[in-house]
Amino acid sequence: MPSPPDFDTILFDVSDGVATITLNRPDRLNALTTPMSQEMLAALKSCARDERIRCVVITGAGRGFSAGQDLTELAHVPDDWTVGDHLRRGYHRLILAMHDLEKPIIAAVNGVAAGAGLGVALAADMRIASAKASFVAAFIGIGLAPDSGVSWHLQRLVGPARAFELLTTGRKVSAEEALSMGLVNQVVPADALDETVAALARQFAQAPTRAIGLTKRVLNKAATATLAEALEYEAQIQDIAIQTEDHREGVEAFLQKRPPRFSGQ
Ligand code: LHQ
Repeated sequence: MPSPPDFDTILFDVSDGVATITLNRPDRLNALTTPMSQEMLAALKSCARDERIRCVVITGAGRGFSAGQDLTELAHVPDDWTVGDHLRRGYHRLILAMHDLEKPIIAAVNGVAAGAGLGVALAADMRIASAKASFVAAFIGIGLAPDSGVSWHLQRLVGPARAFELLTTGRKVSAEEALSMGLVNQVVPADALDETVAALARQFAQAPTRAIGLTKRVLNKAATATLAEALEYEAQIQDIAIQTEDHREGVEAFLQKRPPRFSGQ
């Protein structure tokens, strides 16, 4: 297994089955540059390849989670640059890699998540927020429509009316309000964020990883399927899940009245 590459704009740490990707441009509130989204994608590919990794945590260094696209980068683009290609080559690959990764991804939202930074937080499977976190659909503030999957994820999480409001007003949402609208799973005091996320990540790292990956697959399919299609897909996926070692172990442990020891296989 190749060791994780050296990164300049993110930190990548793997321990006890948990990979932590830390966006690491704290003086810019972890605003996203092209190298940074490439490095995040490379880190996620490592997470997909490495069977020892059974949970991924994404967080930000310093007081921000991510302020979205680094706006200074846009001041120095070549003449033939288009935003569509910038999105297709960068953010689309990143957001789809998160969506398609068959392992749980937790966003530990330590501070502000804005624009494409909000897109990254929303593409995670769960969001645990510090009480100091906030959420800003910053696109409208610079005269843009949503990108980075925010149009897709936000309305699924908070419903179309709230999504419209947040996207068109650019209003900053506090962690508590985010919790009340279903944008985050949990809010904890700032000094309890690391510990809370570590406990959840540990739980995932000892869970039946294949079944979690397959759960992501059925949820993704169900998001755009009819009920009949979703039922059929569930049946096909269960045919796969029932053949895993962790299914056998789960049943055996239940019958032997002992806790299961899931290997992730
Ligand atoms: C930043 C940024 C930033 C650079 C703070 N860039 N430096 C994709 C593709 C192509 C086109 C465009 O869009 C996209 C998707 C997007 O992400 S669009 C949205 C882009 N993001 C924004 O418009 C957010 C801009 N930032 C803000 O509105 C505020 O900074 C927020 C609300 C995030 C945080 O406010 P504060 O907590 O008051 O912090 P601050 O504004 O003082 O920022 C701290 C520093 O970080 C500051 O630098 P300085 O040298 O003055 O200390 C900011 O300039 C810098 N910074 N965001 N996106």
